[in-house]
Amino acid sequence: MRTEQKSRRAELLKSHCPELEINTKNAVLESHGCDWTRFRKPDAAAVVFPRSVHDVQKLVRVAVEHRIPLVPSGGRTGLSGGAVADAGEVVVSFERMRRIIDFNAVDRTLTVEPGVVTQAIQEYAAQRNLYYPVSFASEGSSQIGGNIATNAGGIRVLRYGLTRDQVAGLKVIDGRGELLECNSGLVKNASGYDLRHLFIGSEGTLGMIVEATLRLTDPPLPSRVMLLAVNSLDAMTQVFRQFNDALGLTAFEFLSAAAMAHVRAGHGLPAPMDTATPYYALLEFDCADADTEERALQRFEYCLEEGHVADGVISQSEAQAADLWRYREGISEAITGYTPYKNDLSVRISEIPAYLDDLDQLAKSRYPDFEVLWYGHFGDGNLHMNILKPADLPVEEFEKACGRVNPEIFELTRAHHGSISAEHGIGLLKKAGLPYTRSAADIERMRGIKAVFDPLNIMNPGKLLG
Ligand code: 2HG
Ligand code: ZN
Repeated sequence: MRTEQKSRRAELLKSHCPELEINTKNAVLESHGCDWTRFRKPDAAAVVFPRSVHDVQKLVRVAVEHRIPLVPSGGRTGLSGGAVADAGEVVVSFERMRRIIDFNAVDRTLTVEPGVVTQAIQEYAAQRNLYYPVSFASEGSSQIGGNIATNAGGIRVLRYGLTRDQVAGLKVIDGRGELLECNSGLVKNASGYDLRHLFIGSEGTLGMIVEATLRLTDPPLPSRVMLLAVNSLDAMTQVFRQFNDALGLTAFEFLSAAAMAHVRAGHGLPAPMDTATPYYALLEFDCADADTEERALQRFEYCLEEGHVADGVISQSEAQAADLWRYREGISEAITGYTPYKNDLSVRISEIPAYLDDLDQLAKSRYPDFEVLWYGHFGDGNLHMNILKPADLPVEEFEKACGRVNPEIFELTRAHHGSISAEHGIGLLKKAGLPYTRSAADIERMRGIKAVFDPLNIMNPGKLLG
């Protein structure tokens, strides 16, 4: 966008909201105008740092009056470009809104501002002998407002569900500049449409979350982690079933041998065991007594006898459990240098082997020169397909080459009744895939909802619905 137009937007905001912190320094525009997506160049007009609900409301009202597009920004750890400002938008950063507002021990709820970092919520809950269960690799920098706007998933969805399942109430400033209070922490509320759930996963396209009330739960029992060398994908399904039925798993993750090689190389990790297999499973379960451990070992013996697994290790301490988790949680970071092209896919758990087989064949025939890594949250049906960029290929060409195959990946996903975005959202990068997962009627209804909350298309325009 032309520099004069961007400056005009910034000046308008400065003159109407002189009390707001508004930054137009290049370094800040660049850092706050993008997320972890590597395929878009930031081009923001300004970055605003509100400090209160009132600040956000005033800002949105001015934006509505002057048709200034806004991009809400949290920890900027998203992978679909949902927080990218590449068309002269004004970024609204929630960095200055990171207070814990209220803790209610009877209701077991925590009310927070949107800029509170996910890990800070987990720690606050733990100090009160409670638990906030949503957990993923970027929890040390992602913010709760962004978690809610994208309905973040992560590694313990199998046991505790998604971010959606933890939200007991929201305050939102919608695209009309109105403050909406959506379910004030009630457990039961049968008074019509639950607007809270429209904002969860809306990727900032309907309004901005300015306060959230989260439900906390019992702290988990001590846990054990097992890393298993698995002989095939069909075997992976059997292993999942055996262990989940016997132990009620809290997590069941998987990675391919190639992903294992990269995470080891990237972090300098030793081989976790002597045996090499095409896939590895990482599973976690509550284990407070010797009986449970015995049951886990029995399942392991059974899977060994049946030829499902070839080897395995089990943690004997919290430190060992954390070490084992690194083989799975460290993958994304280990491969950032390869500018990976990411697909975030889901199918029903039982469908994974057939789906991944088809996908793998497609990848081999269409990307013969690219290395493709598979890993993800097997226990909730979520596969992360990462295609690595060869060092000598320019990023634009690589993105185009990957994009050309996307329709076939999406078509295959539709054929297996899956979703082209499991937990990373649609943002900017996955828009072309939306019609493969949502029907034309669905998308039309979504546009209708958008028009109700944000008639002037101020809120994160160009994302999700385009
Ligand atoms: C994970 O599960 C994250 O590690 C990132 O969702 C996935 O790197 C990815 O594609
Ligand atoms: Zn993930």
